[in-house]
Amino acid sequence: MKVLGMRRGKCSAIVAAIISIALIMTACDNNGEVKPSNEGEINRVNPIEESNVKMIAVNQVGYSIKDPKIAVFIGKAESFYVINKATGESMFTGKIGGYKTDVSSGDEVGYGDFSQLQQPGTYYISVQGKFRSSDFIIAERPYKDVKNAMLKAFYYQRCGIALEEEYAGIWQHDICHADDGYLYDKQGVNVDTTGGWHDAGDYGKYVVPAAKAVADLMWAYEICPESFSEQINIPESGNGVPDALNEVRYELEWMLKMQDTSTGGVYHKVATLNFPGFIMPEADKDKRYINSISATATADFAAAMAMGHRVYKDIDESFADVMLEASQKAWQWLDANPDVPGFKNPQGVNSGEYGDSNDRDERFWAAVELYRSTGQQKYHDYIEANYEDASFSKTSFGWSAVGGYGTVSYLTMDKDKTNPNIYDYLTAQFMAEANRLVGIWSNDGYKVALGPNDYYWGSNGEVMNRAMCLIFANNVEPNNKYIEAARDQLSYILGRNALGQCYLTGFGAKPIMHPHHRPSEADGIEQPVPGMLSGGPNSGRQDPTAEKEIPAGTPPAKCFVDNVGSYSTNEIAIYWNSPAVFVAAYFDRQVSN
Ligand code: G3I
Ligand code: 9MR
Ligand code: ZN
Repeated sequence: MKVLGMRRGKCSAIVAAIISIALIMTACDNNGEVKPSNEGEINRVNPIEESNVKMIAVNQVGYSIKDPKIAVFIGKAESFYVINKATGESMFTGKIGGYKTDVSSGDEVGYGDFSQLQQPGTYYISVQGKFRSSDFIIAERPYKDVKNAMLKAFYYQRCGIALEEEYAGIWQHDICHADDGYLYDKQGVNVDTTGGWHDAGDYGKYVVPAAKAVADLMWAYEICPESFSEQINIPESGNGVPDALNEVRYELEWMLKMQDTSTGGVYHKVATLNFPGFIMPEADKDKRYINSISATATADFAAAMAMGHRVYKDIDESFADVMLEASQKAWQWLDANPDVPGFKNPQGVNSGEYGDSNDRDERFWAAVELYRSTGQQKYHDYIEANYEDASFSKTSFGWSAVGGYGTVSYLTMDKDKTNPNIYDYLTAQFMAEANRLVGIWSNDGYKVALGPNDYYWGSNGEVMNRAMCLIFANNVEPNNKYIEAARDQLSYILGRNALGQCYLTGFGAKPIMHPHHRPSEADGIEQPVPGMLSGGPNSGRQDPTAEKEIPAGTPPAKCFVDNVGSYSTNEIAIYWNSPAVFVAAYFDRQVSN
């Protein structure tokens, strides 16, 4: 492989000039089709090589200077060129190889490695001047803006306040849901549950997904605090607290309002009876009901609050103590209610449900966080009695399967506080899962850690959950394969996938433009709220738009449509953005040596 444009030899300069001239004469639209800047035959850089390349998939945001840089070529070709966008100069050329059929998309994919190119700049990849990729950058910190935008997206989800133009720019709106909410089973009794974040594309607020979202963001801060030094221009910016923790606190303070102070139990949700139309939040005037206390909400709450105590105790001790007390009160409810049926929307309630018939994982997570924050033996007794419970995963990070949060907290606390048998058991479970994910990743054509059966509702969130798992695994048993695999998950959501889709609003040559997100649709502004991760391909095609727009038999990795109507493939959610912030923050701070 030759790194052209870098050598000073006379010969290569001539070759580079020929290639550059051929390419400069072409213009390109975002579909990768390269058209001559004037009418006539498409210019070919190297007419002797035939190609039937249909797409060149790249990380449409970019690559860090010293990181591996791989492009995926769909369709056969022999060579590729990395072109400096500013000069048209070919800076690198290489061979395309390793062709195979990708099971989840049906594509025939090959790979081009341009890792040797370490010169910062804006580039695109070309194959014989016939096809080119989206632009991308090579830079020291290519993911800084993405990370900050995905974190700022939580501000845009805030409920119970006006989003002022000073902070929200064109996506400002008036105050919404200022009188949340009314106890459903005690009609008319108002309990102040204002604040917090809207859950997703709807305006409901649900404790179970909220707990996952705050946990991911607090973990991100704990694992790489140096990634959160920039301010993101929210009302609290400049108060001496990292904005990530300012933003998380807005949700934690709402969650505290969801606890029934008399029993310690935690209400499951506050939302309208039915999903509203596509209206602005301030226009959503239907009554918002608080639905019943649930074990999963109470246990997730207990875990998040105990974790919050750990994270905030050196920042605001009194707030931290309020959270720990609330967590212990929630545990008392759990103790008094060992067998509770999973939450179901009651008759007449059709908004989000977050039902989950197994609350053992939530209780396990709560016990670990409470033990870690208090050292009290009763919590460890619960862990000891339940860590081998095969009814729940000890490695997953989904909203309905939170056992991984308990495991990573146990494995990263002061080891002297742990029981060696439990520690070793959880380590074995966690590393087995990480190695399973590495196996999926290494076999997948687009290097995503999803098997063909894993493309379900929120698959992009699951991709980020699995990247989190791999990053945690590297902390437990360091091995660069975990980091390589985790980094490729970020490249997947940023465009290196079977659809050449950057699954984020506001980023990439092919960004998400029509998310199932009420404010982005109702505000009359073309650009959706930026920094939101779309749920992604869902082979279940579980909404009328998906059924209509995605033909039956479409390969799983292509079951996606950027259409506002497709809530099962193209909604956004706080707990899909939260693992994405974790991953982007890790690779923003992770300057590879
Ligand atoms: O986990 C199974 C998987 O094992 C199986 O292979 C696959 C087959 O399709 O199904 C998977 O379960 C899916 C589950 O999401 C995965 O988390 C279910 O089919 C699917 O129905 C379920 O959808 C949930 C959806 O609400 C409908 O209940 C999503 O998880 C959940 O994120 C979504 O949450 C909504 C809120 O209710 C309202 N606010 C928006 C939010 C996001 O769309
Ligand atoms: O907008 C709702 C979205 O947040 C949910 O995830 C989804 C599934 O629960 O439901 C969406 O609301 C739709 C409702 O289910 C059916 N009528 C059309 C609504 C808007 O798409
Ligand atoms: Zn609101």
